[in-house]
Amino acid sequence: MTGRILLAATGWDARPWEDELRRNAPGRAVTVYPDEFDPAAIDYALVWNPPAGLLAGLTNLKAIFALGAGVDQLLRQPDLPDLPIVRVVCDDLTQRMTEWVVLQALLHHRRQRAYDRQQAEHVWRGLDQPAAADIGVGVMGLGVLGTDSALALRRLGFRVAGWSRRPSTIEGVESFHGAEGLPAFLARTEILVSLLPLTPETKGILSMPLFEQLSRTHAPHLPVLINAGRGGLQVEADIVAAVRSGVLAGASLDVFAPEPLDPESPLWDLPNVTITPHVAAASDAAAIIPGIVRQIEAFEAGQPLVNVIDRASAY
Ligand code: NDP
Ligand code: OXD
Repeated sequence: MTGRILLAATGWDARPWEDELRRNAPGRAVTVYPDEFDPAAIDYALVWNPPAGLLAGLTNLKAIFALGAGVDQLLRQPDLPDLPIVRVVCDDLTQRMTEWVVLQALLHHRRQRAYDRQQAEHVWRGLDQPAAADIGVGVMGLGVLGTDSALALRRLGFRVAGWSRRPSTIEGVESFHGAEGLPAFLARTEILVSLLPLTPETKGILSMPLFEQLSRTHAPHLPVLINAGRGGLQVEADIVAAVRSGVLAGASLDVFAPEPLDPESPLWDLPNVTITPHVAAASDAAAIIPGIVRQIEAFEAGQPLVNVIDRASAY
């Protein structure tokens, strides 16, 4: 059996995804939404932000492949069929995220924004520089992405800890978990990295009461927030208030709710706040499609799908 694939990548240029599908699955029938198709003939849907109701109408669908790592938007779909949802786990995406997280951590640690301001004024002045070993970095979400970032930050010499839902064991990374582990995790953290999925449990977690629990050992230069998880994790007004009042020394934000970030948002103009437009780890068709096609082939040969999300946990 070689099932038919529907590709629906709303908001993205579908062309590279279609090209990669045709290259990796020659001979397999591929339909690109919104072209005409018979909904009953589709076996697999490869989606990013599919239009509401599209998936519910595919009566013979066998599995849904998200084209990104996060599935929160997909899980918000009305009438989402009760089928396996496979998300992206891919070295290319992980590497991209680790690059972004390390870049932002070093930007704050090495006080680059302050040097940029000095450069604009032609000022030659060294600023206090603690050693990485004196700085507690805390990674919220120790999944595929959080683990790789934590290991890279540890390699740079930071004191790295992670916080997850269940206990974790990563060599050299102190582990905290659950609501009961959060206060101790925050109390030793000065660079807070968020790589959590957006779920009913994590929505709005990055808020003033949490920022107030971060270590102030190196204030006013730290603590800082780095969020590349999802915009819905953060309370934007609390970040603005925290940076203005010095509860946070700065932030690096890649994700917002809604996106794009409102041009009128005060976040754009706050000192020591770095904004990137949801580009920390872009999904790359050439890196992702071969793995999806291999999964479909293995599934058709009777093997189980991998990287299937747990609908009950919402990630
Ligand atoms: P994973 O599913 O591999 O990891 C999720 C981690 O979050 C796990 O460690 C999990 O804990 C933890 N977690 C989930 N819920 C809670 C909770 N309530 N309390 C504490 N910890 C929790 O996801 P990935 O690492 O692959 O991706 C993380 C997120 O990154 C994605 O969901 C997506 O939103 C975002 N992302 C952003 C991109 C960007 O460009 N900005 C690109 C790609 C992804 P446990 O280990 O116990 O299960
Ligand atoms: C993802 C993303 O979830 O790009 O992969 O945000």
